[in-house]
Amino acid sequence: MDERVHPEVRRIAEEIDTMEIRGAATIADAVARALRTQARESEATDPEMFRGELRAAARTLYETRPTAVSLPNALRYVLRGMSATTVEGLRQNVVDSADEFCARLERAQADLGQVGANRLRDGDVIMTHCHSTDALACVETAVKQGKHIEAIVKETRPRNQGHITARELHEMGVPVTLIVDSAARRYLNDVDHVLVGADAVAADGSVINKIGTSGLAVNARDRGTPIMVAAQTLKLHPGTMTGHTVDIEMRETEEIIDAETLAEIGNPTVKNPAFDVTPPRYVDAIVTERGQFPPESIVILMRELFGEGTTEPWAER
Ligand code: RUB
Repeated sequence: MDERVHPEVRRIAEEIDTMEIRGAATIADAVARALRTQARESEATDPEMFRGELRAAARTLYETRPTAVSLPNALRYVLRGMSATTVEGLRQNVVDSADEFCARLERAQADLGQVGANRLRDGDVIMTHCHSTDALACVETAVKQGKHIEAIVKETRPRNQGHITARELHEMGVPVTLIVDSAARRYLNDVDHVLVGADAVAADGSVINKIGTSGLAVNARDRGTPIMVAAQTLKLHPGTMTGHTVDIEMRETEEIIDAETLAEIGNPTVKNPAFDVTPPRYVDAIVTERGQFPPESIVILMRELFGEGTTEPWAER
């Protein structure tokens, strides 16, 4: 562990790693705040030392989870404005950028919620997978508009993020039916929209989200149920414009099965991918704070946002 990294930043990195802090937007918010702490608490005596500390903090945060592109996008946003020539000036640069980033994130989610809510009609039933704050922003706005919305919530094995979704929908006054993941197809006939979030959206319009999203989308397409992806532009993956693929996180066996039970059944190989890729042909609309897009045209927005290329502020120099 790099000694230059502030203990609070290490704690946040640990919490992202263990998923106490989880979900793409929440992770982005947490890393921006972590960089702000690193900057505020820095005892660097010269600008190069300060920059080195911030790079080390960014690297520690970057290495936690590989799939949610909101994480590197947040690091880039906060560190791109380090233009001052003194330590005090640089500190202010980082604090200002982090504050601006967190405010923009909140605003983007509210704006996206308006767009998504317009797609929902009074009396609609949605089906959710995992827990997405962007997706729930659409429901919350629809409810505030006076629409009656009901939800069928997939529990989302292995970590049951569906329980968080169920609780938050209940708090909004949305009647919830909880189902196991494998019951999804059985209930798709009763559903008007599948509504999910995204950890990353690729330049070809593919959506990377919690494992099980692609199977749900294929089933929904088969049933003729529209699939809406709520993803603020922070989820757009700039690297995919130049041919990079999105790294899918593989997590520990213990999340699925304990060692004793595993031994009892003959120690089979266990695979635990955290995310999957839904091809664009299974997605009806990607809802962002800049409006809704058919997946195939999301690249136009990406060119506008990342046209000048991106940096890697966590890279060693
Ligand atoms: C969370 C997940 C969520 C997206 C979007 O996975 O797949 O659908 O991150 O969430 P995990 P949000 O639980 O493994 O982090 O809309 O809140 O950014």
